[in-house]
Amino acid sequence: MSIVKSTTSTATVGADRSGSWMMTAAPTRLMGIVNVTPDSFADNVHRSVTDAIDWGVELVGQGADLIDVGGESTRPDATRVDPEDEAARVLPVIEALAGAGITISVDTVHSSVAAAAVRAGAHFVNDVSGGLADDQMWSVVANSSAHYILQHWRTPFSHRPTHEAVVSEVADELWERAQSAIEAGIDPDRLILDPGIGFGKTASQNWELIAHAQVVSDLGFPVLWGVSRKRFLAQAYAHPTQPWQRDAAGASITGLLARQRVWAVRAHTAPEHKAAIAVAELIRAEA
Ligand code: PMM
Repeated sequence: MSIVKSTTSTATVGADRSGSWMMTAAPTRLMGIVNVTPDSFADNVHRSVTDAIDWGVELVGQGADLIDVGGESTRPDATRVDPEDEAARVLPVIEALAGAGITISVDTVHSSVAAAAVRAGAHFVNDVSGGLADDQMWSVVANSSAHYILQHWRTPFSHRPTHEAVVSEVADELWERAQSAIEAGIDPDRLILDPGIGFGKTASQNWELIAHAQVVSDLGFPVLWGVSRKRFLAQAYAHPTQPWQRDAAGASITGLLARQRVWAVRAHTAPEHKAAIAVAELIRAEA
């Protein structure tokens, strides 16, 4: 059985989910991405269930601390997926990886998929709509033992940018959504925030949010950042790039965020991001 270790202790991750996982004064964790979709923007592959399980195990072997399993792409031109089809994609992968002792997050906006995923062993519900897509999501999470990743996306499933003062707007809206989620019964100790890089934001607004990452951390909740392979990273290259050619740029942002010890980063590959986190920790140790 494969056992994932916490970055700060030798305790089995998942055994004490509210303890080791939610500690913020710890090195940044790496959430590895396993998309069981035909149309993810970032890796251009259609993973079968078996491929997805193998890839999850490989990411953990390369240092990922937890695995985010998704069955619906959020790319601008993606086709929306029926919750039953989405569940059929993700549940066997979650069962297998959680059964192997790997800490699992389910990337879904659907409450029915979240509920089934938690029953199948998922420890985190990662909702890119922050509860806006499904009005049952918060009660499902509140009535489960799962942690909830509340991502900012002002206009779920529309990628048209609507922000003017992006940093203050994202911080204010995340704070309001967090308070509403808590009022709906979600334990504040199980809440993680995510500024939603690339979700209804322009490239310069994404850079601006990263430049002011501390404003999001100052909300007082653990924060997850997902920059991996996103389109705005193309600006870091002098030549056109495919998403899978942007890992150096993504990992350099991981290093900057890890220097501030954000709670976690979400990435498609592990080695570059683990090295970036290690570099940040080596510098911290001497600071
Ligand atoms: N980005 C994507 C999907 N899910 N979840 C969170 N919490 N944060 C993100 O930034 C995020 C996410 C889009 O990327 P993908 O299609 O490569 O998974």
